[in-house]
Amino acid sequence: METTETRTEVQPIDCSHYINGTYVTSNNGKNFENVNPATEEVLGVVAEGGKEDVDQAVRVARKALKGEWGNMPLRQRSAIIRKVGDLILERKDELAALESLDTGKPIWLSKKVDIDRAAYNFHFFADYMTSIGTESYQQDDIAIHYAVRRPVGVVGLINPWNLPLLLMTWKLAPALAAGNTVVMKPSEVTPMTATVLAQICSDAGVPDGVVNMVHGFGETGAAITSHDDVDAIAFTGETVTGSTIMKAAAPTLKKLSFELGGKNPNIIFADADLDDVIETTLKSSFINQGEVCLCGSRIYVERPIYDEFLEKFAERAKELKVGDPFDPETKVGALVSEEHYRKVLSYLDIAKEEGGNFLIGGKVAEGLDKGFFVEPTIITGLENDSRCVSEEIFGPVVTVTPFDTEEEVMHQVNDTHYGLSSSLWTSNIKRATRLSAQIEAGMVWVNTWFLRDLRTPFGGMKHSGIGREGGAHSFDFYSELTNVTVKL
Ligand code: NAD
Ligand code: 6OD
Repeated sequence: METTETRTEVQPIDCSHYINGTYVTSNNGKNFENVNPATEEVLGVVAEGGKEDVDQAVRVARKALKGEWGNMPLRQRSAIIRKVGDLILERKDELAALESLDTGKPIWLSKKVDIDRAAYNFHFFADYMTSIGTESYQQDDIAIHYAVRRPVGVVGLINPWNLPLLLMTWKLAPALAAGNTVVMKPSEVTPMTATVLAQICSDAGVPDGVVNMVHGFGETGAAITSHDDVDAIAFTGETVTGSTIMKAAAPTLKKLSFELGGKNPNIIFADADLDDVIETTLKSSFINQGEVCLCGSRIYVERPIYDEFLEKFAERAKELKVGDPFDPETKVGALVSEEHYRKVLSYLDIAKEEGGNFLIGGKVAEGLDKGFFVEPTIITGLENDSRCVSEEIFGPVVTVTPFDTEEEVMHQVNDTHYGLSSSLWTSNIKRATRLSAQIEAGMVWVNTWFLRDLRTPFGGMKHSGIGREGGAHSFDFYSELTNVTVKL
């Protein structure tokens, strides 16, 4: 599965399943087309997995659990995991180009965020796994108790299309570090980098059968989530899909980790550093075409700086170049698929019906004949319960609302089923700590956005997720603890 690079372009690849260390086609021979969202050209074909393919992958993963992987000394396993990170970096240009072809995102972003972070996910967990311990207690002179970790077993990793390699590796690295075997299912919309990743794992020394991958749509995912012999599911995607997976996993009582949708508030007080606010809010609104679960798409601005914020924010947002993902000047690429593009455009119609004012944008990007491009869009004048303020749009579309008091804005911020993340801008540290504790979200960034340390708990509350990943939280999910009591 080598790819050759010309310009910043690579040859796109056809995507096969990866089972027991080999690329294989579907048992039923089915394929579907993979489309470049920036050009609408067909990039290649993707194997469409059925139940038989999933059965085969799970069987192989179960067998590999008992093999050399489960019994490998910790340092040796850690070295292999580190090597996966090294090989991702060695193939960075190629992986970044494939990611941009698949997703439509700017190539500089693929390199800077997706691929670098994918490598770091492996480097981080390769180190972390050698230092994590468990609990032990001495109970007077009666007994000692200690807990031992063991892998959960066969884990299904199911992922979305917005940060394909970053999110797959965010799950794969700790799952492997904890000694599990896996069946991955990348999004049907963005299958290419995961396909290369499978080969990279093998090249790094991961034994055959430990990392398996089946491509396909929701039905393929459902064959994994309902499989009798899968022990746990780590899922990132839409809230409604999470709910469906929960039902499918219930009969076999699988362990679940869910990272789901969000509609995150970005709360800006008048005492914040406005220049910093504007530059960071540009990113938290429009980076990756707004297709980041953590984007702050509900912006609340304290009234004294509302007009000034709007003027400066709109001026900077208008400068963002929309277009060819392989043009280094491009800041906003194509939306990931025609289906998603239509969904985002439908919200622009809804905003009009709801009485919103488009400060900028509100339409498809001009001068681009092909591809799914939408202009960065800033909407004002909508009520908090309007659909564009309350529903996840997942595109380059934000709403801005003024507020007068802390109480008022806190009510608006928490008046949602979602609870993923939030940004809070103020120079008043007392206010920052007071309000951070009130915001119903798994993550609150104060005077910043998407600043990550992989040791910290990552995840959402309410309808934005179940559980936390990152550092020890990942290890707790991807391992089982057995407590041993030794009578003295
Ligand atoms: P999606 O839920 O439609 O699909 C995600 C994955 O689930 C895909 O691989 C898909 O094929 C699979 N799938 C679909 N139906 C399934 C079923 N019934 N059983 C098993 N698998 C099934 O999500 P998407 O549209 O690909 O991604 C966008 C969503 O992901 C947004 O809601 C976004 O907020 C969310 N997201 C959340 C986080 C987070 O960390 N909380 C991160 C990234 C994206
Ligand atoms: O940074 C991460 O670990 C992570 N899971 C980011 C998710 C972003 C959502 O689109």
